[in-house]
Amino acid sequence: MDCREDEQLRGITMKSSAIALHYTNGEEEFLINLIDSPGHVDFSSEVSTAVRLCDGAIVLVDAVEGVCPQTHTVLQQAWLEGIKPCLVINKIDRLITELQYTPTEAYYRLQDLLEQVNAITGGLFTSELMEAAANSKDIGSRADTQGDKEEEVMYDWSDGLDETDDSALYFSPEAGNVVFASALDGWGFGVSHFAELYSKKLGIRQEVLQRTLWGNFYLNSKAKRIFRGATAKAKKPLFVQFVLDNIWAVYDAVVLQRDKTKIEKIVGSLGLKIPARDSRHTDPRVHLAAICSQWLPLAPAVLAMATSHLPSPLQLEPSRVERLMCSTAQSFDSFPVQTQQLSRDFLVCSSSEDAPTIGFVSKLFCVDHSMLPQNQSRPLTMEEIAKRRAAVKQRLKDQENLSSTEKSQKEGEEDGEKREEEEERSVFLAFARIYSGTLRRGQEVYVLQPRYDPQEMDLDNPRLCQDDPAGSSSLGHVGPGNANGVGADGGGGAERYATKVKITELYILMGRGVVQVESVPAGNVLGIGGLDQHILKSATVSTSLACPAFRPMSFAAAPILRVAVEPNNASDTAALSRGMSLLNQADASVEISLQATGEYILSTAGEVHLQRCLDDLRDTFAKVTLSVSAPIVPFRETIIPPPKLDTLNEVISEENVVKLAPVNPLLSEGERAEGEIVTVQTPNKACTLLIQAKPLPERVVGLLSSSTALLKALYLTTSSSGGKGQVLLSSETLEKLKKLRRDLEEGFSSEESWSEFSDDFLGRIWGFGPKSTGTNVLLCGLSEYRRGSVWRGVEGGREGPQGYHHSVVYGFQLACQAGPLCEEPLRGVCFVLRGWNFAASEGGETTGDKSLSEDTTPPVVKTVAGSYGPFSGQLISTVKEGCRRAFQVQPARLMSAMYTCNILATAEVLGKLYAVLGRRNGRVCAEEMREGSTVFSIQALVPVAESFGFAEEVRKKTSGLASPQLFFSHWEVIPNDPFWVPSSEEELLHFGEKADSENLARRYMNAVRKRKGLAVDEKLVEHGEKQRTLKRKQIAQLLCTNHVSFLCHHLVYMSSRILPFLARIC
Ligand SMILES: Nc1nc2c(ncn2[C@@H]2O[C@H](COP(=O)(O)OP(=O)(O)OP(=O)(O)O)[C@@H](O)[C@H]2O)c(=O)[nH]1
Ligand SMILES: [Mg+2]
Repeated sequence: MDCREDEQLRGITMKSSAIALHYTNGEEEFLINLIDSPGHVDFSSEVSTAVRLCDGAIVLVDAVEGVCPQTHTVLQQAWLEGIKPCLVINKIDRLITELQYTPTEAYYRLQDLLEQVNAITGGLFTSELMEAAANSKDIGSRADTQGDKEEEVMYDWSDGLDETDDSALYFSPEAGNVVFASALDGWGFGVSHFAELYSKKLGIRQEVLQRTLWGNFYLNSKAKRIFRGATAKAKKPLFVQFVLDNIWAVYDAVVLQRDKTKIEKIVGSLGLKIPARDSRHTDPRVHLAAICSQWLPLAPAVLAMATSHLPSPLQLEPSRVERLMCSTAQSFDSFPVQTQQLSRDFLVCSSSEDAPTIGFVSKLFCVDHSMLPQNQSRPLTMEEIAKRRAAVKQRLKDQENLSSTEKSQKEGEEDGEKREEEEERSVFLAFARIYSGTLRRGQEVYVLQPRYDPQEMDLDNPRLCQDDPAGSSSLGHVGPGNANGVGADGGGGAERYATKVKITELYILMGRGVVQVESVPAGNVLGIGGLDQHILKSATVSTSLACPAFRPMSFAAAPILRVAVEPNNASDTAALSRGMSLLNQADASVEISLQATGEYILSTAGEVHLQRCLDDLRDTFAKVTLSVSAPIVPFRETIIPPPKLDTLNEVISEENVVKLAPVNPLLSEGERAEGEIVTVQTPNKACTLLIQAKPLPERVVGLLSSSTALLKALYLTTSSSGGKGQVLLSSETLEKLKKLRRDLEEGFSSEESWSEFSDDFLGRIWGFGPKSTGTNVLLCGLSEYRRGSVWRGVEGGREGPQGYHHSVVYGFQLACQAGPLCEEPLRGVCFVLRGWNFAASEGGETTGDKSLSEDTTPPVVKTVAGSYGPFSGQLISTVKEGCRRAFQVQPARLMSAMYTCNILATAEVLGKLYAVLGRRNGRVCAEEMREGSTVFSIQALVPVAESFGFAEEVRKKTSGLASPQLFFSHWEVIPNDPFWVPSSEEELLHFGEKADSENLARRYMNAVRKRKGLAVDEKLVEHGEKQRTLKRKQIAQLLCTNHVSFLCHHLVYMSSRILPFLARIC
């Protein structure tokens, strides 16, 4: 189904596409909506948009390559969406022809592979179960504390796994949810096929064979019984004997030996009729495919598995309905009653007239104008031909009458029209699924944006804007403010996120083409035309306003790779702007923002994705030539505990250090901090703040970075007034928040350097940053002030009306967004507010210091009107500045994003591979040899900054054998100090005063600073004069030394001659 040119060129799927298949199995008829999604990690957002619309998934695994990180991602996406997967182990022919395994070796390889896939599923299952168990235990233990004290001593270590039945979860051939296949040769089978065949042949019950054909069973032909323990008794397992041996025999006869008599025998015994065209073909694979596709046809095997194991739309689980309708943070019970009742309609999945229509649009996709059935050419009627003839004649006549200037004007106009027409050649269709009711042409439905919330809507008396393309055209606009948000503005309630639209075009998707239809009943995947003016990326479509916006989809790959894009021609700016808007709509995982400099920043998931987006922009959406900047690599800034070893691994001691540690060049004169705590003052001198920066414990950083969704939910509770939190958050989220609190407390208390705050770690946290969800913490180190805790929304803490802490938190958020090294966000830094002294001031003059305690109301600070602006603003900028300075007095480091990748390589290319990794500052984490082969599986880490062209280089170096896919792994501290210069005796000895060896962190930092137009402390030409005069001097020096040696030589010569002469005279 890969119909795009670039897909065919690269040989990978880039966009998911759907097809409706009609399948008959005996009496039963099925309509299967199949969506083919890409496997490359850069396009995993396409998997997310596909998985959202499906009820089941068919996961394909390569029998040779085995389980790759993509397999893990795909299974996880299916798991998160709550859909049921089936497995196809493909490319089994490679085990025969490439690896030349025997049937028994192949069996153990397949078994191993199955175990690996099941291990992933098991991991997903147990992690969810254990989380649930931990949560329920929390509730239990709290109940216990109030109850019997004796019982508290008992500890229940069961994790709930023993009682839970997880057998239905795993892939097992005997259960029928695994198909073994070779798509290239057109064959595939499930165990049931052979069970049926051999039950007739051997007279063994089919159910018995179904259970024993896969597994450690063997046949004792004498006893005519099947026994367990084939491996222990060195017997052939049934699967090898009855299945693999036969397949191997066919390959052996047709491909390896090309033995005609054997082939005829096989074809005869299988009762097949092979067309002569195939049997006489010079390529044996064609002959093989003809035999195998008749013997074990692939399509029926896979479709039978899908129809018997994947649920139909009628079998939607209630839990999945809740998952679709409501985010995990929110409680389903908090929805209005009408909304809760809609869940029944989901379950019934009725397509009758009175059922409410509910559908979900997961993405918009672009089709060529000519692909729409209404635009396809059809034979003209005689009348139409006559009309056209008359029109052409008229035009020619007009042209003859026109003067030359008018002619050129007219031609210009026609060109403009043509261009406009061309621009409109690509049409957006909404990729959707109907969950309830029937969608009809001409029907009026509400398009609900992702932010729509029925709770905020007056459902009995809704006020809505009508279908108004002009009004909602702001959706397509991309600007700094609304790059990915919905651009609807005006109005205060949920009504601005809902629009009433008349459905004009409905299509059934058939791969590349589409078929126009009048109506689509519940349970189907479809394309809806004419919605691109109303939907940015995804939306819910419903006839009822009680329907909530579906839960946002989870995307596995974050858009991490950014480039700046400009048109080559300044006059094309408008076209690029429009093109960017269209690209933003057409791709779920692309992010676009407009910089103050007028450049567009395009964020994509990886190199391949970036290439596709640029191609799309150039060829389809903008149709202009572009200049694209070098990739912009994200960095993070952090601080570390003072290092104990220097760059030569020598212990840094007082006597060892020759000079003082270099002063951070970013600190200007007079900004020296006393110790680690910096003191800053507001411009009006009314408030003095003491701020300290400390590196957060690694565990806490890990916790915070994995809890972004929770922190967001927490932020919602504090930002909504009146402690609304308890109403908003689901009990599950509240439990998770409690667990997070406990883990955070443990994380802090395990480190000794944090013991001074042990009285109340959590209550002291004023905020997380940046954007209230990051991995930096603002801690209140004041001994008496106890307000502004970040948990106040969930525990109902006190909130003073005049808390200056709001300004402090805001200043902290700003400081976290851009650090002092190169204006990149901070990570893992804790800012401690050590003190704040408010001067009881009048007219901005200090009359004395006053520290605030919990019960004191902060004084109302008055300033000379207009001199320094509002006090809160001053406080914000002072805190921001204070945080930056506190950061600067600590050992600062850059953090680089790391990619992980799995590479399969043979021993011959291993050396080359390591050389590539070494050159790019990558490293190997694990290396293991695949059993029974010479293939090594290598797991490596590569910094994102060095990863451009990595996949291509590895592919070239390994002659196309290895083509790694890069996944974002983590942030890693670059060990070098960006401001390092040799300071200890050893360092001076080793590196010299100039330290000419490259400082990687400094290089990265300077590159970012240069890009951002910040000052860079770098000398472009060092010793310029000396270099210029080097030659002359060198010559002089050379002459000088020659001269001296010449003199010496002559002196020696003369002395050797003259001295004996003198001696003789004397
Ligand atoms: N030997 C062998 N090669 C196969 C088989 N099935 C597919 N291939 C080859 O594998 C390559 C990739 O096939 P695709 O069908 O594009 O794989 P895909 O899973 O759709 O790939 P993406 O969509 O890009 O993830 C092609 O070169 C196929 O010829 C098979 O059964 N045996
Ligand atoms: Mg594909």
